[in-house]
Amino acid sequence: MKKSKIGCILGLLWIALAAQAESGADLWLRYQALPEATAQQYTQALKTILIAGSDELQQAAGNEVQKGFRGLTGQNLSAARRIGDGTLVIGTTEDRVIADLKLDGLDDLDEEGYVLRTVAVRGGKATVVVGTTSAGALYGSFDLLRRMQSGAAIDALDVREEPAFRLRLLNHWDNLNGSVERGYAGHSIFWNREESFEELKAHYLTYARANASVGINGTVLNNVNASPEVLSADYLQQVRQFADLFRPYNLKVYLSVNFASPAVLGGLENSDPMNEEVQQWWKDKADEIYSMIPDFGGFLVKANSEGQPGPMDYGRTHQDGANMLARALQSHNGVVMWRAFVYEPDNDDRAKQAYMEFMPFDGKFEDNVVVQVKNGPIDFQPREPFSPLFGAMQKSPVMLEFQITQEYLGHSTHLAYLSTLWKEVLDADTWAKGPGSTVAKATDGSLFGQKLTAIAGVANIGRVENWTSHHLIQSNWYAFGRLAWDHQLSSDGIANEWIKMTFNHDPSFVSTLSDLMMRSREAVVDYMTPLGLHHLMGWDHHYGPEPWTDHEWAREDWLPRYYHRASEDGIGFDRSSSGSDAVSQYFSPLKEIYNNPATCPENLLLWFHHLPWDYRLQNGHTLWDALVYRYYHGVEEARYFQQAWDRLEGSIDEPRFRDIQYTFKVQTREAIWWRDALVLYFQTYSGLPIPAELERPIHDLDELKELQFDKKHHN
Ligand code: GCW
Repeated sequence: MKKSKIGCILGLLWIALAAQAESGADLWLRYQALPEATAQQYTQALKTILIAGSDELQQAAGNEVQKGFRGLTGQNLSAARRIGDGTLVIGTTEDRVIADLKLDGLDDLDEEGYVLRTVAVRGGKATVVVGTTSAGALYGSFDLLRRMQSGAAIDALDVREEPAFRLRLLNHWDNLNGSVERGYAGHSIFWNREESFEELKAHYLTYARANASVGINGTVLNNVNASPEVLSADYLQQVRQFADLFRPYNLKVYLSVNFASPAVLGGLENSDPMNEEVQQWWKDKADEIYSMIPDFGGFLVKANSEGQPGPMDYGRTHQDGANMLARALQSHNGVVMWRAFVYEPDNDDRAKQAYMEFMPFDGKFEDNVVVQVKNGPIDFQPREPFSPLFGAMQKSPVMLEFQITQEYLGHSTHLAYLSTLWKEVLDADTWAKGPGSTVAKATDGSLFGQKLTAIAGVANIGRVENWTSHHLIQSNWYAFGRLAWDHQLSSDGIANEWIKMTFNHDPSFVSTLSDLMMRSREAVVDYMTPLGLHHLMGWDHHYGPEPWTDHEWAREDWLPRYYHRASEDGIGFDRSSSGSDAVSQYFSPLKEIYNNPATCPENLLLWFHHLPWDYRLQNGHTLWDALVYRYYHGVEEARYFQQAWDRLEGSIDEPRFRDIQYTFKVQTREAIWWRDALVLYFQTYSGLPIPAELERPIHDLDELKELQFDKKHHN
């Protein structure tokens, strides 16, 4: 073949590879070449690499650093036998070369913690990444890479890091038939795939690396609405394959289990937790699992919730059910995450139920049980107050469940950077032990001393090439992991590092995009559910506005409409002491603050109060006007995002630019859809005009009520 032809083929190959690299498939681990000057800092600081230990975690860490360094700087790190100037040493305190360095400040370092340090050695400086275990060394290596990916200095490092929560988990709501409940990025990456495991290995390794890079150390592979089948021998074999592949990345596997498994899968007469045969079945099942997967994480359980089976089917309690499973896992160090997502349709206030149902069991669970509580008392709404169980349950470990997938925030079509939502919850003060008793402290062990601490996020991941469908919401997977590791990080700090890793370092691009991200969740709140409103979407798809939905189960006297309670006299759900009294589940002075409309934070006003349309807000606006202004503001924000993004053309690669441009366009259109639907619908009760200076709605109400049917099957 002629040289020019080979050149041409190579050229085409390069273009093909480059195009592939811009699909978003590599997430934030792209390791694209850095600007010359930045790269030079790193090639000066790091020349050789020495992996102190030999286990697979350290090997994984070493491979990642090599790969990253090569991509970022164009140079290889050569293997060193001993430490000299420019050596990067990765290992644990147990490893000889590291022990010989006699580093201080490593006492009491958490088993997953790490230290990054620049140390003086003969002839110059070396860089050390050290953990008490290889897991720490792995996380430290990703930290070092992150610094390089975002252009930070690495020549005088003195970093000590420990995770805030012991278990940092993704929950996949993936069904064994391959569908994903509330998943908007294609089918399950795990189940019912046509390709062989072998063919998918590289893909799964990206998944494991991405998780390790942000410190996520566990993954629940199947939906909480669990099929008993997942515990069958066939499926356990598949679970074992995942566990083996993920192990070098310190990523443990967990399963959601169906409480009726002993009867349905095991053929027992029932699944009563007091039945000794049932107890034995679970013990045997646990033994079987651990014989295949010695480091299996444990079970996640949704019981007696939304039709799932549970101990109450047999007149038993959450305590009986959770403890039976806990005993089966105890000798293997497995945990039970028992969900507190419970509500009865005929309860007068759904928001109160989890607290009422779970508080009696505080302190009554086995040590390896943690109660998994959604961040808000209802269900992952764009804004809710925090669940009153945080701070109130003090004798049993309680963990936060966040939702990364945007079930109620525009699926994967709308940009909602959720770090700001999660920070709002983590930083919220429960007042459980006076001021400063934040939700974070109530769950991370610092307030109540729990040993078992955990946090979970419901994944937004699917089979699409870029994992999350909307490129920009890859950031939510990233941010969840970063906050699970350190809840004190700032949302804009996380956004900035993610942007630099995922796109580029161009200051105006970074600042524009991070500004959009930081404003995005509030914009969604504004055009969907401002001022504490909630649950205004269609009841099944949870996508578009359907405030007119009748909840068949709601009692006549609660109508009109269970959640927003709009009527001629006003709007909002009265949860004050004169209403459902949900406020009383919070500590003083928060309950008094919430109880009084004058002191209740405006962004939760209609969550806690039913107020007349002419009620005056702090700024003098009537409630009606304030509500309308918020809806319009949400649309203005969406328009702004669209225009600001348009102006970024040329700043990043074309394929991702165009994809994102398209989503902003759809988001704007749908923000208007939400605004018009809600404003016009509420207007039928308020009878008041839209302030004259605002544009007129684009749709009419009847048209919008029709539109819901088209949108129902949107995803
Ligand atoms: O928000 C609701 C969802 C269900 C989900 C449930 C839960 C997995 O609409 O799809 O089921 O919460 O969290 O269990």
